[in-house]
Amino acid sequence: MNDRRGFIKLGLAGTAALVTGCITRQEDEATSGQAAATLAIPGPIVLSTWKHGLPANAKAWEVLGQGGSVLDAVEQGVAVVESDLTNRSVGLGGMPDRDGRVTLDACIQDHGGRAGAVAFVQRFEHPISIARAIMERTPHVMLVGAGAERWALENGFTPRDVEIPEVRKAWNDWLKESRYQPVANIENHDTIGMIAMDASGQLAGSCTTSGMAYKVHGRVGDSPIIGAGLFVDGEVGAACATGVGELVIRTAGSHTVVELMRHGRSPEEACREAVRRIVKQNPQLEGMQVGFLALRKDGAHGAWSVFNGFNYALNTTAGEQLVDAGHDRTLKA
Ligand code: SD4
Repeated sequence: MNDRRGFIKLGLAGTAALVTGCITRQEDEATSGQAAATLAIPGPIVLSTWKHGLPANAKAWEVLGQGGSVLDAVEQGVAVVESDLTNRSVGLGGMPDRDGRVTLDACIQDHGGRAGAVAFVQRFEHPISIARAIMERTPHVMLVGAGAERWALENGFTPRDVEIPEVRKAWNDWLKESRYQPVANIENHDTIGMIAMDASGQLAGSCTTSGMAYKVHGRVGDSPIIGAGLFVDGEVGAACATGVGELVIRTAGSHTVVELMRHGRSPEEACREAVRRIVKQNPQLEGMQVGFLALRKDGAHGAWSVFNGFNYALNTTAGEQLVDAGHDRTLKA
């Protein structure tokens, strides 16, 4: 069985060659670890989850092209998606919790392991920037809820009220049955995780989300948790996750992926093994998508997900692509 990897032809600043056409990914390539994505690529390289990773990567690439740091790139890259009020799982345009409130989670980590995170915050457009500020201006890694909001206010972040009629209507419709049921790749698929390496080999990562739609008020997913939604180790590589956060937290997903790479697995094999552990722990996985994305410090990269449908945006000096990840199970159409 073949998976198709969509290839997009795009010009990138400073790019010598444009890549065109389609490539086909053989299932057995993944099994033997010989998939094209496992080959080393010199930086810069930027990867991020899902299709909205394309504009995010474009921004990150621009930042790197202008001499910005890789930390600037992963912050400003995902901030583009946070500002997109048509996006229903990142930023203030995201789906609310069961109380009708949009609560946001984010984290960021650099090459040296410094990290910042914010969880369960409301009314701020850029949780990723709050996370970075926590990393840089406090001795802490994570602030949550009202305390995080107060800290953000005191540190120059301006709250913003957003009311989106379509989102309000969807929540009111949902209230009629109030049934919390994740659907793979449908309502919850827009979290953005970004991992990147600059030309000098410095790594960084970011992750930001409004979390699972209609979650319990106060619920925090994997996305702001270092080791779950994101993990960066400058000696090895970086990984991020998307999907049902509870499954990722229980397996320390992104940390698992990086540790597997440390012990010699290719990025794709590491993601596949992290998915295998989730599948083993949770035989009843209906609708429960999880996807991992990994970057090794030599630029090799890969991804794997429980179900088909997970893709990621990839920028290298050769161009920009949207790549379908390998997967364990196929959803019925
Ligand atoms: C969460 N991992 O809050 C996030 C949701 C997500 O794609 O990634 N959706 O559990």
